[in-house]
Amino acid sequence: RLSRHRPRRWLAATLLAVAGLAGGTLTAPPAAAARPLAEEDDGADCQVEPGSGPSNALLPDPFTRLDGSRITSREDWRCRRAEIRELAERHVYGDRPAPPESVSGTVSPTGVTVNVQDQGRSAGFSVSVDLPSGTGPFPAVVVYGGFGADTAAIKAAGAAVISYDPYAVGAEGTPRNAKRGAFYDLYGATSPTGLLQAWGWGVSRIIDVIEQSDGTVLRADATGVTGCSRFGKGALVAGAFDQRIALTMPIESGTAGVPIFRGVAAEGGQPPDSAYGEQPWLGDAFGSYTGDTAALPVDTHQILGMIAPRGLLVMENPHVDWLGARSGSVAALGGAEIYEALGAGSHISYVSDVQDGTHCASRAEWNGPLTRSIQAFLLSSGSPPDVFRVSGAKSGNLAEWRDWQTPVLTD
Ligand code: MCU
Repeated sequence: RLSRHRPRRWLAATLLAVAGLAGGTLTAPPAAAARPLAEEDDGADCQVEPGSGPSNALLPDPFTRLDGSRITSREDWRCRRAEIRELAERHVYGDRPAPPESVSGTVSPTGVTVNVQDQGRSAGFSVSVDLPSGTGPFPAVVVYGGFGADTAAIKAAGAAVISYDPYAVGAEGTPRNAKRGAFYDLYGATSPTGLLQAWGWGVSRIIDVIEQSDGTVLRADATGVTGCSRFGKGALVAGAFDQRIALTMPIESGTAGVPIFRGVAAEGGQPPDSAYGEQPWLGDAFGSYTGDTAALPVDTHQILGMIAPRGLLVMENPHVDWLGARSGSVAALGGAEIYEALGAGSHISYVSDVQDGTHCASRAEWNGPLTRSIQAFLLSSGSPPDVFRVSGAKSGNLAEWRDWQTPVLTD
């Protein structure tokens, strides 16, 4: 864990904390604020000890630390989240490197270029931009791949579409010891970090470039992310690991996305070992858990919780068993407990009551919640959709999956 910390980041956090305390003005921001953080990882200063906790057929308690103590305040969540983040990196997705030494690039009305240098190596990629009508600067939604997400609806809601080719950052079709793409050019073809984490890292570097731009085209504090299927898995992981992302919208993500790993095989969803083997989406370390999900020290309800209190809209397809929508609803119910505890229950929405069974179909049913999410979380207008619409056929029961209760956290 320590290797993730650059001294300059630790120093900056300390100076900020000392300055805040000295001025007597260090107050936590309201937990329910829709604004994303200016930091990619606000828990980078938390002391996180390695550990994994006991095997558990039920979902791990998001509110109990590895040392067995329970968190009691909303401020406690910050470092408990850092613990969950560390477990998620170590056991599920693979490490996400600390922000690179140097990121440069350009932002224009038609595209963003990204150049990254770290530890003596460099790599780059570019994405295209499609602005909505009106006057900028605009918020933007990073759309993974070219299907499933309704780009016209995103633009109509007032956000730019950034078309992101994740394969430029992490290619599919490689063996785990010969990974390719910009991430692996920097961190090595044998990096144990999986593609989902690599893809999300790429989104973070796009945000770095937007932050450094003059701010006339795109706003750095109003980025959303979405994608369908394998790119829904990717959107979820991007939003979980970068707290600058204001809105996360995974679509029909299936195993290694939203559905709880513990339940997905039993309901006929893609088994974890199949997802692990299909592509190097998950980190290499997940290989230890493919036959024993009870040993996993985290599950996806906590990954959704890492996004709290930022905007989250989960869209699922109940018609294709392989997509594990019942396990997805359990993950969303579990994640919603974390949102509730932080006083941001209205910031997570879930919709799976859709008609068309086609995987990644374009669906009118999602336009309402999508538009309201973009307006609330990226444009600060109106209120979030705040809906939990689950298809009856694929409605999970959180009570069957937990033996913990949600604490009332003090402010
Ligand atoms: C739901 O995401 C995947 C799924 O994990 C795969 O088994 C299947 O091959 O492809 C889905 C997908 O990405 O479809 C576009």
